[in-house]
Amino acid sequence: DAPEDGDAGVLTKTVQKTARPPMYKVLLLNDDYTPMEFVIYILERFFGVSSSLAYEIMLTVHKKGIAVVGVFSHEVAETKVAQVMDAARQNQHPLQCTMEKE
Ligand code: TYC
Repeated sequence: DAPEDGDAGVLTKTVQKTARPPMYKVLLLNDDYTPMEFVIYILERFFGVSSSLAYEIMLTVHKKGIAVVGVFSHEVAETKVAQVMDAARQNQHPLQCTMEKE
């Protein structure tokens, strides 16, 4: 509207923002019983990391109690957690793996 119409002449503009899906951290927890070798195997098998990186992540969890293994979409994170928990149960280890919104 023209200024003499008496309104403030406010303009609004919409800006298209790119929608990004929420991402989820997959966390591995320490315990006193799961063998270090098994944790390394899990990291290599389900997270595709090298044996040296798997060893580093395992040691971080062992020393700090918890570590982020990776960040994934909700569906992929759920699958990773289920794979780890299934393998741990099948091998009767108390290893715990959880996910958390980033
Ligand atoms: N703390 C275990 C041990 O001393 C090793 C371990 C590491 C267990 C990481 C779980 O997520 C884990 N055998």
